[in-house]
Amino acid sequence: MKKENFNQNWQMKTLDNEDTYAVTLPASVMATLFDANVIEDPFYRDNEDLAKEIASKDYLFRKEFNIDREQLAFQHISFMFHGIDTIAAIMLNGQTLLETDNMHRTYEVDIKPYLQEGENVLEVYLYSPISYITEMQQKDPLAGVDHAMEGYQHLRKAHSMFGWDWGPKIPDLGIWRDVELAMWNDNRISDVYISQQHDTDHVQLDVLVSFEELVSDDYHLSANLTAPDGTMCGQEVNKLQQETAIAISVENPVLWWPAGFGEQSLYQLEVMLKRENEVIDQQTYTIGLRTIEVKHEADQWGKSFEFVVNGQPIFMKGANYIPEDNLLPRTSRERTERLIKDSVSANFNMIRVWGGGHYPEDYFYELCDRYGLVVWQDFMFACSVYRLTDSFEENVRQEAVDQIKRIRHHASLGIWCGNNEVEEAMEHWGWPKRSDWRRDYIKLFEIMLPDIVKQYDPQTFYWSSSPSSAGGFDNPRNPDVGDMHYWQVWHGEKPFTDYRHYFFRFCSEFGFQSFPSMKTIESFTEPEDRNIFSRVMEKHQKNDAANGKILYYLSENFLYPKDFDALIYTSQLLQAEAIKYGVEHWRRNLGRCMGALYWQLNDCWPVASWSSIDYYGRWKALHYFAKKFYDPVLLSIEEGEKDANIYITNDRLTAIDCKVEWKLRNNQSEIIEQGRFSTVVPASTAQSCQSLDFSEVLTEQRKRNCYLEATLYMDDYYYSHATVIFTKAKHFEFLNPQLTTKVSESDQEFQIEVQAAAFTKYVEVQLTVDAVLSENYFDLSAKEPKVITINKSQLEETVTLEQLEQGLDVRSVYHITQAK
Ligand code: BMA
Repeated sequence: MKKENFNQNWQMKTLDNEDTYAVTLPASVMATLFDANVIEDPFYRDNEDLAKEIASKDYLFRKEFNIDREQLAFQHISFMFHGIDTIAAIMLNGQTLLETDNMHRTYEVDIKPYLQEGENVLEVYLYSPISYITEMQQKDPLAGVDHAMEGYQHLRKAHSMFGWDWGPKIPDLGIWRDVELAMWNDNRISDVYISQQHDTDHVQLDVLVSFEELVSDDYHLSANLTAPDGTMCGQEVNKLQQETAIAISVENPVLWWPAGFGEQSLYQLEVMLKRENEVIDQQTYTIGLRTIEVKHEADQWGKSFEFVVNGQPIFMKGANYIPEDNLLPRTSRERTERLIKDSVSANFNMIRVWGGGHYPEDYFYELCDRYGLVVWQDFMFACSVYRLTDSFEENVRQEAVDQIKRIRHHASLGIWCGNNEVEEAMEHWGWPKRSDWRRDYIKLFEIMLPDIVKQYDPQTFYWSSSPSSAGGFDNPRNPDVGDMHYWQVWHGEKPFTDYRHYFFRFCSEFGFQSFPSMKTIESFTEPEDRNIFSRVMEKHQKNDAANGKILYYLSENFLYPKDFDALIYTSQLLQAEAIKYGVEHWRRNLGRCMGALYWQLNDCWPVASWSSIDYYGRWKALHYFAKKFYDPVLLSIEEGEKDANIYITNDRLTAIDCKVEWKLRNNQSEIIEQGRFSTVVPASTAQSCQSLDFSEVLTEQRKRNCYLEATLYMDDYYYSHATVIFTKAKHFEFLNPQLTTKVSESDQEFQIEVQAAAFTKYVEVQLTVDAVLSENYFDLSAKEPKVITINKSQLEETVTLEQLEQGLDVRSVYHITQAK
């Protein structure tokens, strides 16, 4: 089989005038108009408002191409459209080839009857998604979220493109993935399904290959496996059936592990269809040898929800992933790679692809395989009622088959989940409990999708909804069964300590908003906009009550910030503290609770949101906190009124030898009390190591100026450090820390030494150049300097030591109210 990429030399036309633009796929209307300077950047100030008019019109993408005699001689010629967004009529030489209405599907269409030698014209007419959803919603009003354009759930297009509580209403249209020309004679491979049987020291791969046409006697099929060390083994079959199985036996398999648990060893599997010595078709897959199960079994607390990888129960740590950009052509492998690397740097081992966006690119999964993130994959349904008409049903069935076949061989794929919050919404969000809606729900998510998964990917666990207690509208919010989305902190305005009342089996969503950094805010505002209640800032805040919530939590925890910049900084501290409260608590209950995925990892435009990394890839305080609270060995302190419990959580698969020193110190870091202990923490265990009672020493006065600090040494080396205070930060008597810095460099890195004259919290090292620091937003005791490093190779521009120093600024909690 021969494939030709068809992305080059397209033209885009608006249908209400004659304007024409040259484009290369993937391309979209908004991105093209912006690149051609016809519209301003839709992410700037209130330019989002441009989108509605643009997306209310129809467009044409057109390509002229030549076909020569040799090409035309192929018996079969087809176009493969890997992603059309969304409602389209596709014509070849004036004849209709195909009509599409699902951006999540891959369409292949036979073009042989319409092709001609020489000049040909391919036209993709794209029709307004807004007109469609408006009309459909009028005919059949369905419940959904009110922060998106009404009727979005009628169309198989990423919901969040119509707006979300973190996303703009920019329902762009375009051809968002590759177009290919496929040509073949006689036969081709139509499907390859790889399953694995694991035994001690042995894995059997069963490779099931299907062919498009009946196979004749002179065909043979081979499957070759290349191990990570380059050694090869393989099998060949000569008597082929239309579905042919090949078994490959792998002795001493090198297993694939999630990040933090071992190597991400990958094998290459090449499947080749030959006639005599001629290769007819071949397919290559990168796979990992591993088992991933989800244990959902009755136990003393309820019913577990536990990922078991290669037989080891693993506490999953990570966040929820949303589309990386509202303008899809702006996404790239490089951007995704940075996000995945930043996730692994923060000690993630899981990423959840949330159901209100789109199924990510192949490279997303390749990167997750390579860096070791287990993927929780939602099907693309979220927070809405769906009407299962015959055509909708057939459409989503095809979508599911396309996506399962595309993704199932990836080592990182850990779970298929039917939808995001649909079961919970239908049960708890006050929507009418209509029997037709509930019937369609059960049919789609509890019968059809699990059946399709069973047929096409039986080795991957299916879960009907997130959150769920296993479906059937049976208390989807049960904290003791299945997974849980917990929003009482934030949406419910409960204090951070509220997390400690729950011992969820797996918390797949919980979150807290913050504003992005000043640099990011500057990218979409003018100076006069820089007030969180300004029209432009509110345009970039999509959760109606959110600014009020941030201010409410601020009033509970910190002093009133002195200016806009200090408010931005404090909002990030609130967010980081909130999520840390939850995660540390759940990790202290390792065994009962087996996962924490905060909402949300990333942004699709510059906005105030729950993300830990903003649209430009800048780490918020939360992401630096995540690096610590997701560390495989976590030292944490559960503080009470006048007491504290020191815990060590050990995710490692081996026991660890720990020594902990603790000190109760005052705001000048003078020691009031101190102690130490040694302990061995067994593999995969959280241990409550020491309870400290300070009821005598912590007088009301001392509660306002004392902190507890603990330092963990492992195998006699410094490992990590934790502090707690016994009052709200706003009431703590912080002294002026008089922060000082010293900068130095080596070939590979810059070092920034920070020192404080008094105890201070949340030291932020700010640089003009964009950089990820080894640590940030850390606490410092008096006269105990800390050295932060920056890896030079990850800087986007070269900077000298002098430039770095000039652009360096530090502040801490003290400077929320005080000038430096
Ligand atoms: C969760 C998600 C999203 C939403 C987020 C914040 O429920 O599933 O729908 O963006 O909450 O409200």
